[in-house]
Amino acid sequence: MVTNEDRLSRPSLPYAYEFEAGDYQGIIDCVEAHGFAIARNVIPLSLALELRDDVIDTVAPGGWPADVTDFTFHGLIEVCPAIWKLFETEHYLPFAQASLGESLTILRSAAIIRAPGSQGMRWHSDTPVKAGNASDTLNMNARSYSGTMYLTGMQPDDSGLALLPDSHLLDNPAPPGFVYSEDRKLLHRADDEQRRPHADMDVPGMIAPIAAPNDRVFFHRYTFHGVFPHRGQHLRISTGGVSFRPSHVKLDVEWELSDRARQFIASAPAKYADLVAGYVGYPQDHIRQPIQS
Ligand SMILES: O=C(O)CCC(=O)C(=O)O
Repeated sequence: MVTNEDRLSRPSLPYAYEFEAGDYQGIIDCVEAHGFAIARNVIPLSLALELRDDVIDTVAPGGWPADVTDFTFHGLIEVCPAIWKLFETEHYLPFAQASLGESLTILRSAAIIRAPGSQGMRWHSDTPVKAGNASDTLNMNARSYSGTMYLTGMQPDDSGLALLPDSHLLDNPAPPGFVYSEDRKLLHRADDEQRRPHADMDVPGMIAPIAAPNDRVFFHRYTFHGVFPHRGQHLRISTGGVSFRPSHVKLDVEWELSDRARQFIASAPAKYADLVAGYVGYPQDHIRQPIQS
């Protein structure tokens, strides 16, 4: 049973999981050991707020429509100018290089917006054992950690993230009373013969971290996570910013570059030419246009 106190206080664990933005090795070691870590103050707060505004202007230029509670916008960097500013900050690229190597290619970028009334998201891991869709293909090749910024702040009652520490360790059993799906993408109640994806954030051992708009929540590609329903009043806006793959990892994807991705590559600042060479974008049929209300 998750009490209000559990929900709204910083989880206490027998190891440190919050780090200064410059403690790259501390962050990497914690993600490798426990499947997640939180880095504090990774970018200036003013930039996080600029990003928040820019994301919403990009995704819903006419204002947020009353009937949309959940919206994922892939290829954000292709059309959202403020995202480039991440690369000018002290820790963004250096952390990616510390975890993946010097030579990087942009892999993906997205914003996820949840409005009051959103049901959140069921428990899942981002990388199944076998790729089932485009997102899986990119994540399986990413070898990077998810490093989401919750640009409106993160706390459970506003569709905050729930995480299952240590669930990235493939030989760890599922929490008591639960089983992982065979591809290790979903979590089910052990007694549910229909094997429905479990969507309540009541899983033993789960934690619900709290983060500021300029913190990053890192988690391993195998870590199980879910999202609480949105019981608050305001939009929750998050972005992983940009994730990368090491440039030597070549991607053989089955989709063509979209026109938007081509324009993005052509118009990238010259100093970032290496980062966009080899960018594969996202399948055309998954690319969503901004929402017009
Ligand atoms: O925060 C969310 O809404 C979704 C989080 C998630 O599933 C992810 O970042 O992979």
